[in-house]
Amino acid sequence: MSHTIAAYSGGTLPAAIGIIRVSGADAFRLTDAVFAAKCGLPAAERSAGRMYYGELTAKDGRLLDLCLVCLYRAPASYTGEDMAEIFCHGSRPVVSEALEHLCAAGARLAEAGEFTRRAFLNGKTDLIRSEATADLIYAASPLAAKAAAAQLGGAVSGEIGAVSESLRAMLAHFYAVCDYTDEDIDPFEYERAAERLGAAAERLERLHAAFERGRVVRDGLPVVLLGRPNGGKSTLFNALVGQERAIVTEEAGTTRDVIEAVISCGGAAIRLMDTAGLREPEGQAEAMGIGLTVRAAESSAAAICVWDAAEPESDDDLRAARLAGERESWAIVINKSDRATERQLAETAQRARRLAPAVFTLSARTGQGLEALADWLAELPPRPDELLITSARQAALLRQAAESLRLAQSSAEAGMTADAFLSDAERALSLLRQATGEEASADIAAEIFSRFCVGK
Ligand SMILES: Nc1nc2c(ncn2[C@@H]2O[C@H](COP(=O)(O)OP(=O)(O)OP(=O)(O)O)[C@@H](O)[C@H]2O)c(=O)[nH]1
Ligand SMILES: [Mg+2]
Repeated sequence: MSHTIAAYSGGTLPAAIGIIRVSGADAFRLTDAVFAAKCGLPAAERSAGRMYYGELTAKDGRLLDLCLVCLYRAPASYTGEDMAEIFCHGSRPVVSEALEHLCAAGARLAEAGEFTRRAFLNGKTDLIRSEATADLIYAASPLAAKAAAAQLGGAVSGEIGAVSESLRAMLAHFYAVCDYTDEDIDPFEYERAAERLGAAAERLERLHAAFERGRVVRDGLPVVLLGRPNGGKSTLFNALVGQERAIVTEEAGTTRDVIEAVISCGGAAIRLMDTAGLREPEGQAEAMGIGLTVRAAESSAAAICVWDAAEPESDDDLRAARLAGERESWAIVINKSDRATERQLAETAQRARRLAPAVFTLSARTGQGLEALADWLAELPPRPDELLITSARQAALLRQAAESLRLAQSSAEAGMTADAFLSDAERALSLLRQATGEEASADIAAEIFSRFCVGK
């Protein structure tokens, strides 16, 4: 029999309220060991889904906290097992002593994702919705949360289920025709089968095509800051992130590594990258830093090229603009507007406009003019309204399933024997079962759940 597990499931401690979860066949007995409800009823006699007030105690019987406990009876719980949730004060010692007491009474500390893994093993969720749970927890923007919630709600599972169902119906029909030749069953038409296979492949291809967009929605659109040393890239980065993440100094060549932060712009996530300034490098570290800058630029969807309003454009500024100009979207930012004259600003902006599709004049230090750049950034990410998938595992399986179906379709169209195309259709079905987890190996499930946080 599997162990009863316990873990802290709340946010960073200390917090106003901390949540400890317990799940397993012994959950009620273990809860009784650490918590006495004021009403006097033991857990087994209390109503499920209702909060009970009472005393939480430490291993030595000392009062730890006055708190609330809610019970869930199997199978009507998150994991499908008996469960308890203890809502105590979010104090480090209270939480750790309560967990210690639970373990002394026989619980084991849960591994990362173990509650959700149990939910999956007990048929409460599939792998696609489990992966969406992790996406929702880690969502960096409202749009990413929306896509994850749609997956969690079963939208992707439903689409895959519908394709599987149509394939199963087709296969069942074929076998029925073969097995019961005397019965009054509609004949199996190859042409219709080919059409059905093609339609199923198309639905999977559409889901797969949304993978890249799904990734961008979840991880943020990559946007790189480029420019000569000292132009103010790191200052601008910090201003956009709203935190002193990158070091800023008066020395040219401060930033060496690529520094990343995900920011939410107009509801979408942007993965902003600060980079080493572009110039003839002085020394090995700077040369390596510039190598990283070029690579970051090449992997970005958009670029912001930072110029210094107080300095005339140099070859390095033009090189940065060229590199930025290779991206799908890009802009020149004329920074340090607080240090330049109106005339300087107007002339630089005029020259920048000849090169770039968008030009912004601002001061990263004072924040003046920053809003227009933030508005531009907010418009960059796609706002897809179709179903999105974000897992590379799902994407690979869907692509392979679609390929099998296309093979089956062309065999059916070419009038080949049924076994030829039905085995491809069966393979597609099996791949879809792997995607939802009906047929996934224990290793894959373990890998997926290990990416969760403890307590989920
Ligand atoms: N007056 C003024 N100074 C700024 C502004 N932005 C940045 N600076 C200053 O310019 C200097 C260089 O800024 P950084 O942000 O480190 O420049 P960088 O482009 O990241 O430089 P490297 O990392 O060396 O490539 C610092 O002294 C900043 O305080 C601005 O808008 N106005
Ligand atoms: Mg810098």
